Amino acid sequence: MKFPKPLENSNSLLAKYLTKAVFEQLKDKKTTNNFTLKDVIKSGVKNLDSGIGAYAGDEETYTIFATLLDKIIEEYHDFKKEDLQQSNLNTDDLFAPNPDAEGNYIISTRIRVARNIKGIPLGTIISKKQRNEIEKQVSTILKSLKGELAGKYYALNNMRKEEKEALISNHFLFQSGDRFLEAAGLNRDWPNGRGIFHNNDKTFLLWINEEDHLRIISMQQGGDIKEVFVRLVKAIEKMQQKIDFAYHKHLGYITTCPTNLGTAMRASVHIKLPNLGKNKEIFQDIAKKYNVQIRGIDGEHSKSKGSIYDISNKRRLGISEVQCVQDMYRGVIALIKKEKELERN
Ligand code: ADP
Ligand code: ILO
Repeated sequence: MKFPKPLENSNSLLAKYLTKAVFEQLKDKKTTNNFTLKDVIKSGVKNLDSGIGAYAGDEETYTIFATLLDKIIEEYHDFKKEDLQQSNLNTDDLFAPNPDAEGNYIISTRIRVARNIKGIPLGTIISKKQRNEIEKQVSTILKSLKGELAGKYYALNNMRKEEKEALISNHFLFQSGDRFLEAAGLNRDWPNGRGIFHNNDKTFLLWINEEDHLRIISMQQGGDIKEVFVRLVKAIEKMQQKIDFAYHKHLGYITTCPTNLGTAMRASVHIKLPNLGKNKEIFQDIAKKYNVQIRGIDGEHSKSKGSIYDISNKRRLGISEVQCVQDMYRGVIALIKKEKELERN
């Protein structure tokens, strides 16, 4: 394997940290599941506009390719290798009264965590058989849920086109054909083994075999962040009782993308900010100061529509779940304050 020259035209963290020396050191290494450097970097080499550009194949990827991945992780999460990951899912510790009780800005709130099953390769190299086994195992557990979390599993395979499109456009279901995931090998055998579970109100959802084995999601209209967090914690606990998830004392929950390590949590609101949308520099400065990320409303790499943005915690590692939500909460408070100020001018 030769040094990937195209990376010289990329601003990704992969391009920044895959120096010739690091490349030489790692180029012949592989994990027990045969995940190679080529596999780690192929999405970033194919998609030169990647922000990160690297994916893992298994837990071991993070140790075998640590010379490269530690740098990416350190910069993305502002996390030092020696730091320990600490989980805190105690809902009493979260201070997040609705930042927009009148409902003028926040459209909806969503919090998700990613989880992968211990000992099974990640989606980048999982076999069709293993993927199907996960689908069977997880959907069976989901069937036993009671009360608010009770619902139904829909396999992507059997879903009608209109049904699928409605779930996607209402922000409940992942899209197919993401080119970053495609290049990483995550879309192999699509749509086999993938699907979505949701309760009646679509406030608790669980994706199977998208980028990670599981994505556990709580969402609802409006800005009651705490209610969304409480429901999510309940769902995580239920799943944890039945499944052993891959967890590392420094890296936290093991995920396919290094940006999701740690808590694997992304807490977001869809929020209408027309004035900040016209003042991008101020918008970006506040986002940076409060460690929040701005996305469009149809998922990552999408554009804003009708001045609605997706605002979420950027860091997921080195801070607890409560702190992730707290980061998003503080960022949202600051953004609403600035939006109101700009409205008056
Ligand atoms: P991830 O699943 O990693 O959190 P994406 O950016 O791909 O990230 O989002 C997945 C889906 O969730 C998209 O359809 C997106 O619009 C939707 N979504 C994210 N945040 C919210 C929110 N606060 N309210 C409603 N939908 C949301
Ligand atoms: N590989 C893409 C996405 C990185 C973060 N997002 C997700 C979905 N993991 C990139 O490098 O821009």
